[in-house]
Amino acid sequence: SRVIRLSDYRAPDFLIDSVELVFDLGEEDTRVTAHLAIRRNPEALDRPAGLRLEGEALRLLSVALDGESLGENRYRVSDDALIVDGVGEAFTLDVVTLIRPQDNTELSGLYKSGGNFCTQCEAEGFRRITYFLDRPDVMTRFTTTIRAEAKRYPVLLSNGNPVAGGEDPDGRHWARWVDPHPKPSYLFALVAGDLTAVRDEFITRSGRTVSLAIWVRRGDEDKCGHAMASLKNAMAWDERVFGLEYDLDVFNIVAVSDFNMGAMENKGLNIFNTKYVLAKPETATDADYQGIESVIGHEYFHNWTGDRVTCRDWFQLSLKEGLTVFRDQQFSADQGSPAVKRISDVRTLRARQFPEDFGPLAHPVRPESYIEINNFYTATVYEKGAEVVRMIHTLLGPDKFRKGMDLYFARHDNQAVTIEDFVSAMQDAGGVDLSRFKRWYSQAGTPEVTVSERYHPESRRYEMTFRQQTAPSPGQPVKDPFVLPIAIGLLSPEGREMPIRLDGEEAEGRPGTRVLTMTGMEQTFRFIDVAEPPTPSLFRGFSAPVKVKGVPLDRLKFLAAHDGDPFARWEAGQQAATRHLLDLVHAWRRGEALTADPDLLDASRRTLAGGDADPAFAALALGLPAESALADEMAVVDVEAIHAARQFLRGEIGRALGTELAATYERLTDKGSYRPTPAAIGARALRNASLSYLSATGTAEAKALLVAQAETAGNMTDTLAALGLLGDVEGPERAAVFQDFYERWQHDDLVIDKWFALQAVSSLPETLERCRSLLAHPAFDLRNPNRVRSLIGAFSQGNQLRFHEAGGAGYAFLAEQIIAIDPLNATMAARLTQPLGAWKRQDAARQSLMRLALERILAVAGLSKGTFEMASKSLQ
Ligand code: B3K
Ligand code: ZN
Repeated sequence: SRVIRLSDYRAPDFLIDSVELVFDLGEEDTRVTAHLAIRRNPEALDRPAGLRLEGEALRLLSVALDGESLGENRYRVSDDALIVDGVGEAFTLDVVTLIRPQDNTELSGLYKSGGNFCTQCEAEGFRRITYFLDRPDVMTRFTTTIRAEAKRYPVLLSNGNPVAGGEDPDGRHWARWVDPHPKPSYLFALVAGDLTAVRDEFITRSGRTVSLAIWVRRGDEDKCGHAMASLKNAMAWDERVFGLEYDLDVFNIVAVSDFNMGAMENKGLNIFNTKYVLAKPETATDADYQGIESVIGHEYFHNWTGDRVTCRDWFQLSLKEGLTVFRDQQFSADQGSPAVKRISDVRTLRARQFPEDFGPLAHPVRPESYIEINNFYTATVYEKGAEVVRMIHTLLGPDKFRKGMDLYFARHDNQAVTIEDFVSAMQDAGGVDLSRFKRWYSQAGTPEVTVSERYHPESRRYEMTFRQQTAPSPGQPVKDPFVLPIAIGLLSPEGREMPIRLDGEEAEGRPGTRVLTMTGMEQTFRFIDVAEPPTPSLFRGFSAPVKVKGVPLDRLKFLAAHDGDPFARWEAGQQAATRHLLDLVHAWRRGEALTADPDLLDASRRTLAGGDADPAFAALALGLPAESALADEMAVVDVEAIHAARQFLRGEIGRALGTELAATYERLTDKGSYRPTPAAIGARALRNASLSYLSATGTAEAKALLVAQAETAGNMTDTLAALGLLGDVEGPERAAVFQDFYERWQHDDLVIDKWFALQAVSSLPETLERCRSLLAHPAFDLRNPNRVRSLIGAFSQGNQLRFHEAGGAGYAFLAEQIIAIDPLNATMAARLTQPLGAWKRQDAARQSLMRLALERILAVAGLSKGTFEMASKSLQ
């Protein structure tokens, strides 16, 4: 398979100024006519190349140059290209191709979902529609005409604004869309189908009215309210915070149920996985509501960071993704509690990106090479990319950051640019030197930071020395130091914020958070006027994506009780719980009796007692680190010991705090009707956290509580919380409740996805066997990505205990499914490979079984290049 390298980048030989596309959508074939206005790129005139257009899985019918039909001796067609020799400086090309969307199981290019036509072109799907310069640095004005049978496909949508339409004599109709903004082909979109719109409008701050529509299947109209409200909030937020206004007359969102990822930011026509649009209280959880808000925001924000200013090449993917994730995180934070949002984002980063950085697939935020770009839509490019933007925000402060954004748009509107361009704008507007900071984009790995300190009571001086170290990653044996913004506070022995004054500073110190910048491998900061020995609170708000090592346990406990920064308070509590759980893991392995740390029980009791002040925060603080988080702290993982230790501690908390938990559970019973407000979500989270600890005691009473909540809850959040806990409980109740649930919801795909997922993450011993039989369930479909994720993805990524079962049956199961999915949907198959690459921390027996599964995948003849890349790199 061919390796694409950043260092090989060349500007395109040709540019396409405009394209007129005509789609004749049919049940048998779809005919695509493309009229391209092409000219040589003035920046590449020294290259006397013929014209090479990318194309894949196309049937070519005809080619005409400047209106004249070309004989077959004038062009060449290969598996992946159309080459036309002897073209001039500027010319038109008419290309007619046939495609079969109904057979397109890859869900890339033009395909059918639920009987409707839709597209997904990022990254390289447009070449599966017609021959084109399918690369992001070729920006073109698109006019799109769609013809289809009027009865089956009454709604015809594309990018931009609708300009014309009409009826054909034969029962077909047509519509024409013009997108006035030049865009790369990956932002093209088309939808044709029997859909219904939920409509609203938004008036921009300069007074233009934008028609908003969310297109869904008939019957789903009552599930669009939250998506629409989120969209309007996002539009207003981007105006307020970044001064960015929407730039078309219409904004359309279409929800489809077969979609490889969450959603897509096509200009003026976002296409969404139904999962990130449809919600009503009975069918969607609080997490779903929050997911909708953030993905709707994310895709909307791409209109500026992605569409108006796009990427020069795919190595720059984080230019739009890291920045847009940062923007959607800030948006969601502003809609609710910033601290709670930050905690949940950091948890995601640690659960998904830290393992990536540690494993064989580690890559920098701006990768240097790839075989299949679809494999690089990773947590590193997205979530770590967002952390890097956040650090720039921290280093510059919000006002200069905003100036940097303004400068970025002033310089680069309607251009395809690089990460360098973004950083330059930030540097110039911020008046700071970011040259060393840029290593965050080119070096992979999570730095580990240790701190040593000295307090001198006689001179009231305090010194802190930070050291950073980053392990080698593939292709990067030695790392230069990362620039780390370190947000710190100093706490007095009573837990008060102490004034912070660095040696040499004129001004009096002020209490509160202060950002230090570390640039070396080792660096000492000297503080003066320090009245008492301080307890430092470090990396407040998770100011840099690092691991802090070696903080003494008593200090963590002190910070967990007193830190004024809510993130740092939560973090200290989690670190302390992690230490304790790891002790329990080792005790369990030695066959010793386990005892719960009384300090931890006391801390949990205090959290619960003060829970009413901020229930969402209390729920997070009460939560124990996930099994996977504990695994990440071990040199050699023992999944059974981790599970046993964590279950033990949950049970101990449940028993020790039984009365308080039961009281909290009662007190927070949802009275009024369901609302997805931060306060109501927080109350449900704390109540269900209480239920979780009560259920961990294993009493008959607790079990009855679970069954009652599963059967009578008035919203999906509470139903699912109970069902999830019940999924881990042996006995006849579980089967009956799951059965009832299925019967009640079998008509609702998104709810049935949850039903599959809950069974796949069960800790019960028969889970793998159940997953195998669920593959044959009539509601399961290997072609539907949401189903695949909810069964195979949930099992392999969300059930460490059963996936890593000794003997390797879990690995074999995953390998078989990957092999079955690869010929249908290579993108999905490649994605599923990821858990098999996480073998580094497993014991020798499991390591070789995981490698065996990867080798089995690699032995398949005709494996896709994407799955090949993932499996072969995973073995490194
Ligand atoms: N840009 C798309 C992702 C496309 C993935 C292609 N394999 C969604 C997003 O990040 O907003
Ligand atoms: Zn995105």
